[in-house]
Amino acid sequence: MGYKVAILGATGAVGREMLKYLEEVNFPVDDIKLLASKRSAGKIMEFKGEKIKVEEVKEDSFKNVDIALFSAGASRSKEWAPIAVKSGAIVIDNSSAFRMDKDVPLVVPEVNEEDLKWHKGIIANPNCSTIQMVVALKPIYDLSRIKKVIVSTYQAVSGAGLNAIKELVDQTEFVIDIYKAYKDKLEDFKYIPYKNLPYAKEVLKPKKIPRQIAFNCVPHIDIFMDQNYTKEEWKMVKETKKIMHDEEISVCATCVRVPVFIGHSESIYIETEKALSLEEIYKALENAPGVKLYKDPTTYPTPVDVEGENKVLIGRIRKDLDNDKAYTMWVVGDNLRKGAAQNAVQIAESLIKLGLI
Ligand code: NAP
Ligand code: 12T
Repeated sequence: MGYKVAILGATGAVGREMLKYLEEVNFPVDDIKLLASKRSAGKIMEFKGEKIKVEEVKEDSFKNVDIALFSAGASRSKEWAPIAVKSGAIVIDNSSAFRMDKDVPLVVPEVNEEDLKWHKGIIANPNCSTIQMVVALKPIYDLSRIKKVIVSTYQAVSGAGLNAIKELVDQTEFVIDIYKAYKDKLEDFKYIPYKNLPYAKEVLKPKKIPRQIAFNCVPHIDIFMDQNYTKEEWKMVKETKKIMHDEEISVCATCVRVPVFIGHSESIYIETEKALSLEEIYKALENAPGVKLYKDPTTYPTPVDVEGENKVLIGRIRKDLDNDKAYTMWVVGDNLRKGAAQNAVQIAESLIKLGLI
């Protein structure tokens, strides 16, 4: 016997990946419902070779649904999660709507699966950048408490949805067309005033990403909040404490969008209570669930390597040159898979395993 599954936001970047991942892991699906806004109602999507019509989400959409995977943004989650729970579904929510609620477990199965036991209908999937970071931190934390984390992210545009992918394509196409003309005169390559060309203002106008993203880096993800940190940075701070059950762990994050389609990268510096050897860290990470270790320091993962990969890839591990209790590493994850869709479906698999559904 399988489960009745609904995906809210099925037509989006994360929703599509959810559908793909459910199929890949042969999740026990009895019936699947694809929900989105009116805009996509009637669209046809495929699941296990079967054509399924997308429906507009309505009050009765969650009747008889066992598992509702939400990925349509925080305001839609706030609107529809209570309705889905009332209908008897367990909601696994990908948005930031409920992550910090006391009544809502925030779960990465490799780290804190047990928290699923106290759910009250809604379970939150952490932010993509937090997920891949805690998967890397947990095996080290189990060797010695981690006191401090300093992280800088290099985040793919797909994290901001399908329209952000289009934004990178459109801008890149525009800029590259101009640079192509200079291919054979590299001496003039340096300051090509493409920003003043006709259409530049229109094509390069920020939409989903707050500044030009083609051939650029933008240290601004989500909105600005307290103390000049962005909301994406605050998510990494607060979600890490909640998932790791350690309010004392100090996290300082700088989140940067880069012109990459899929795959978030993170440069992570950590300080532990006890001094650990590299060998101890390698061993812990080699045996850790959901991790692929690049032990040879000259091999290392990049976002291109992680597309479609289920594991978090870790390389460039070094000890700090001055502090015996400090280390840095490079962590890469597929933001649409482990960072979103895969983690959500893994939560559903854990619920089954723990007999909670
Ligand atoms: P996306 O590609 O822009 O897709 C948005 C999805 O939401 C589409 O399916 C869209 O349906 C649906 N939607 C929008 N407005 C709706 C409405 N009023 N009623 C019903 N459905 C509506 O975005 P995405 O990248 O997939 O992300 C979706 C959400 O997932 C984000 O807002 C974020 O909260 C969350 N997310 C979480 C993580 C994470 O870190 N875990 C990562 C990425 C995203 P239509 O086709 O009808 O427009
Ligand atoms: N703004 O789930 O823009 O809180 O990359 C995830 C990704 C919010 C979230 C992004 C975002 C979330 C982004």
